[in-house]
Amino acid sequence: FAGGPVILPPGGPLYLQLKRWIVESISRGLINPGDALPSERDLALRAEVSRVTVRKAVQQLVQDGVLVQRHGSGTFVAPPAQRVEQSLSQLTSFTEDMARRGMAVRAEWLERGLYIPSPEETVVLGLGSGEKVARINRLRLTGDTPLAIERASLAATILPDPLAIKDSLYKHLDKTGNRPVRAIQRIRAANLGEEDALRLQVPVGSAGLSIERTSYLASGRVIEYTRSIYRGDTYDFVAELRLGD
Ligand code: 16G
Repeated sequence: FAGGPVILPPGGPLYLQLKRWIVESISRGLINPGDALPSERDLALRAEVSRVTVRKAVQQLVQDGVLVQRHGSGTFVAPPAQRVEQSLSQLTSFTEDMARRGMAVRAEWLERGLYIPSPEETVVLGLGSGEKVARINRLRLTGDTPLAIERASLAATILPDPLAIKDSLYKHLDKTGNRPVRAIQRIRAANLGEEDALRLQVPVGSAGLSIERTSYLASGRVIEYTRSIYRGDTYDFVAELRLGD
């Protein structure tokens, strides 16, 4: 990383090429968390680009959380994100999980309202003909750190006023006597596309976990169908395993 010419990976505008070169250098271990980035002038000379290009690439990587800028002392590779350990054996909500850890939660709403359901929502939620779906789609954060994107779908008969959800969906379901008691959760690896990566403030193509949760009432009725993307650099999902008979 230190010294020598910077060979930019081809394709797209120069600042994006430089961004990619920096991200690849980090993932190949050529520069480590906590290390200082070469100066703007040095990078511009070595990559044969303008200082404006270097500044743009660096600023975006700071926004993405890949680099951190410390006033007066320069730009550094960000320390790895603190990991969150999430048990897979309890049916809890995001708000409850974070409260238990003493972490403050926040949401940015991506979509919240009643919609005509997709065929998938109709089947999974067992919607009647003409029945609408309530969608609660949000970016879930603790402080300024985005952790996950969650897209929850419920029957409109269960949640006729999605705007009533101010913070916790499960708290609201609890109050209306619809708190799920059982869920099936499926976790898959997913590489983050541009839109999701931008929202989660990680480089495009980073590892994510795609999680699908279908939750049930005691009666067996499906109450919630949620598709989420969790940050792979932040979450450990942990299950206790026991010797079977
Ligand atoms: C969890 C659930 C999600 C549920 C949400 C409710 C996963 C993967 N997802 O994040 O299905 O909708 O909790 O949280 O665990 P809330 O009560 O804080 O709105």
